[in-house]
Amino acid sequence: MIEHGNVLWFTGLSGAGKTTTAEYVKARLLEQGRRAELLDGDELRRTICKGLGFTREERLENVKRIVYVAGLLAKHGVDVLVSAITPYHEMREYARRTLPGYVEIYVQCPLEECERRDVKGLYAKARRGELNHFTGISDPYETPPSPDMTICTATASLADNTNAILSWPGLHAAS
Ligand code: GGZ
Repeated sequence: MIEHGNVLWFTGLSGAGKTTTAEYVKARLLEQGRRAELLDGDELRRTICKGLGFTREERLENVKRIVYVAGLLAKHGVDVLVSAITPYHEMREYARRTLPGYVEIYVQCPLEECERRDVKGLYAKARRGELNHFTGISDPYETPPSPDMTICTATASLADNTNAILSWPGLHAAS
């Protein structure tokens, strides 16, 4: 029987470092000989989630599609890394109860720091009122009350965060 893959679900603000951290963890899992795939919210919104906006309903639909694909991959033994803001408790609970192997990783970074980084200029746009429903500015981010893991990208290095995730005892692939 195929061992079910881990589903490492990275939640946090835009610019918190979800995708960067997930990419590093993925590279390490591949080095360990595991099969791993990254589902990046921003990228999926250009493909299978194209056309979805940022209302609560649309974000829920977005997450449901990601959960569906993650489930298919994990069922076949692939470790899935999901990088998506996933701002509401409701959607994270949906992912948790739907996906065996779900591990919630809260990528914590103060809003001020995400806004200072503003890699894509989206925070500035949101502040100017050019983007509606922008998480942290004009839309809520509900802090996870009991994530499986919390990493902080403002105070810890990428290497340390990656190591912390890979040595989490609940993972199938401990390094
Ligand atoms: C939040 C937005 C928005 C609004 C565009 N609110 O950091 P990014 O740029 O590269 O990734 C973010 C992505 C959000 O998609 P997700 O699928 O992760 O969101 S959710 O889980 O809430 O469905 C961000 C960009 O799209 N972006 N407009 N209004 N993020």
